[in-house]
Amino acid sequence: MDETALAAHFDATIAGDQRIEPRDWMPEAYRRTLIRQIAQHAHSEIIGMQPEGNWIRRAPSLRRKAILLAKVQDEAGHGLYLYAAAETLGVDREELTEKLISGRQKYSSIFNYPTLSYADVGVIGWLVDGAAICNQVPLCRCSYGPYARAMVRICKEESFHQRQGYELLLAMVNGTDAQREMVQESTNRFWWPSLMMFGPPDGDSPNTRQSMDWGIKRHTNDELRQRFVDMTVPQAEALGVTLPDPGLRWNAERGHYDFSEPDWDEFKAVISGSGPCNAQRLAQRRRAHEEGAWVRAAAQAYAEKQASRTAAA
Ligand code: BYC
Repeated sequence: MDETALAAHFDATIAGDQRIEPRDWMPEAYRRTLIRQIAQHAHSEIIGMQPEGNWIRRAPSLRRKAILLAKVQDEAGHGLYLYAAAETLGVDREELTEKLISGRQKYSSIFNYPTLSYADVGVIGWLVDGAAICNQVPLCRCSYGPYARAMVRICKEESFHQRQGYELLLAMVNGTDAQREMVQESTNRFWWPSLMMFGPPDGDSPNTRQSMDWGIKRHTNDELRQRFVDMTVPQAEALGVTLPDPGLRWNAERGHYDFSEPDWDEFKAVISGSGPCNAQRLAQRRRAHEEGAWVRAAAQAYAEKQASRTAAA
């Protein structure tokens, strides 16, 4: 098939809501967009282990420690599925890691905020994983097969993450006044950054239109942000927590909650490297990469030994 026929086949596959697979022809810009998004997503999972990992050694009970360990390990797994999905597009995980630690590829803005109390573990599960679920469930229908399939399993695990957070918060709000205050204080800090996870407003989102035409994204940033707010307000009420937005109110005409604009200047600063924890997160990731060099060298030597044994046999 010549390039025009291949492009027509690609367009027909997208129009018919079928999947594009690694061996299929695809426009270079489609490949680049997927690599950008999947790599950023994988990096977010890996960097996302840090804020919560910060509390593993200080978990208040063995049960809480076991739950948190399981969750953070899941995030490492999500990173691996996603790097594997990116590799089907012809990039190498090592190359993506280099781009992350040299600051040339992004990861989610949310992980550049500090975790200051154990309530943050619950609030991250509730709000951050809640936002992640809203954003990621539609990605199970992404037009690129390996990404869509990775997302199915990730979403199942994210739903456990969200529930563990909510369950921890329920225990805390039914505890002492000090515990209730911790939950409120943490909610105040994480509410706005959680809304920013969905990306810039649609009018300032350079990638949404094309990504939707290609069936990579199924909803705009603002649509998903609204869905998240609508889902979260009743949960906040059930917890007895106030969301820190005086503009938040039910709009019967729209059938949705109205809410105020996040501080988009803060968002821009965080994604361009000036958030409260950007330097710390990248330094820790760089250190872990350097300290893991011997593991990669050992795995490589083992793979070479196995390959030469197989060849000799
Ligand atoms: N943070 O045109 P736009 C998790 C960038 S992990 C940083 O709207 P797009 C979890 C964007 O990349 C959750 N950067 O972009 C893990 C673009 O810059 P470039 C991670 C952001 O791609 C552990 C520019 O802004 N989830 O849940 O159409 C523990 C313009 O934006 C952000 C994913 O990665 C941001 N928040 O839409 C707990 C989901 N927002 O690349 C939980 C997959 C925007 O042109 N990704 N930017 O330089 C997506 O769905 C989309 O990439 C986004 C952005 C909705 C995030």
